[in-house]
This record gives sequence, structure tokens and C-alpha cells, in this order.
Amino acid sequence: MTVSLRIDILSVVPDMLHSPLNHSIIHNAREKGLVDIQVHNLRDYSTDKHRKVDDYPFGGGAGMVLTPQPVFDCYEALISQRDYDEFIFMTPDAPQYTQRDANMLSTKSNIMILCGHYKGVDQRIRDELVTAEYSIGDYVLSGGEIAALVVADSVARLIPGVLGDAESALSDSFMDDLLDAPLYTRPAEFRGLSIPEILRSGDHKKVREWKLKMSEDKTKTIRPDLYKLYLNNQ
Ligand code: 6GU
Repeated sequence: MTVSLRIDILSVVPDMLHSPLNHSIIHNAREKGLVDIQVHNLRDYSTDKHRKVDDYPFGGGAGMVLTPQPVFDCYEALISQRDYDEFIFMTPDAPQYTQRDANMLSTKSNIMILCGHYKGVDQRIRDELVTAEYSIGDYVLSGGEIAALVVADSVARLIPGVLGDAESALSDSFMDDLLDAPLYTRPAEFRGLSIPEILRSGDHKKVREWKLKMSEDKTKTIRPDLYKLYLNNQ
């Protein structure tokens, strides 16, 4: 089977990435050969005798900065082997990553993702190499690894064959700007709590209408921003 997407992740703490990439859906996708995810330790590309990858910021300020040399060298080693569609930098000072970005990236063949670390990275990396930058939300993480995993997971699950029919991405929250309706499973009665009667009616049309109404109400209440998009796209 030919791999439809290869993701190369560049990090100074590659061990942070291994466990999440070796479990559950991403793990199965890699095992099935549907997605190839390779992690690169930027220290391995450092020409410094102590494998240093960071230094003090010119002009002063708190925190260290990722130096350009290991990133440029890793990048060059990779592009000498294949063409890349995107070189993504994960950083909080960037546009927010959305399902639309995941959908777009899932159509690519080769992407590189650089995880930000320390106070940030030398701007020349961003100016010369990076083609897209994403933040995953308005809060600060201690590094870009968790954010890179968010991108890898959200993209991998869109690759045909990664999810079974039952889990199909077509029925996801966000698929059509609406959040999912509540779900119930057996038993129908639990500690005196019963499920909505309509779900046991066997009337598929009524159930569909109920689910849509629940999705709309829930979205309107907790994500009015998404609800507005939904109304505009109707
Ligand atoms: Cl991509 N990186 C870091 N360090 N913090 C974040 C983020 C990324 N997105 C939101 N917070």
C-alpha cells in the first residue's frame, strides 16, 4: 500500500511525541501504511560540540531562542530526499488552526512541522523556510509538540481508510459547523435516568430531525460563533 501522507516533525524533545504517535488511531494508520510520521531530533543536526540548539536573544529579553543552524540543516536534509508541500511552524503567535486547515492538509503528500520551543525561534527560520504558521488556541503551552500532535491527529484521521465507516469523519462535529447531538447507549434506564423516548421510536426521520434540532440548539447556546457560520452556509 502506498502511503498517502508523510509528516516529518522537527522537535527538540522528540520523546514527547512518541507515545501519542504509537497508540490508537494514529498508530493503526501508521501500521496500515496509510500515513508515515517521522520524528526528527533537532539536536542530531546541531554542529555545536555540545549539541546546543538555543542561544540568548539579540537585543535582550527573557528566555532562549532556537538557533537557525539545526533547523536549516534538518530542513535541507529532508528536502534533498523529497519535495514538501508545506513547512508548518506551531507557535502561539499565529492564526488559529481549524478543521478547514486539517481538511486542506489532508490532501497534501509531504508536510514538515516545526515545534516551537524556548521563548521562540530565530525569525530567519520563519522568513525563509516556513510556509504556514498555526496556533491551536488562545492559551500558552510550554512547547509546540502537543500542538503538532493536534495537527498530526486531525489530519491523519481524514486520510481515506484510517477511520472505519462507523467512525467516519463525515459525521464529525464541525463537519458542517454544527456540534454533535447528545449520544446515549444501553441501558435505556440508568439510576432512574431515562433516555429521550424519540431515540427508541424507530422513526428514522423523526430521529434525524431531533438530532439536527439538538445540534442546532447546542451550537447556538455554547458556540454562537459557529452557529452564525452555519446559518450563513445554509
Ligand atoms: Cl502552536 N505552541 C505553543 N507553545 N503554545 C500554544 C500553541 C502552540 N497554540 C496555542 N498555544
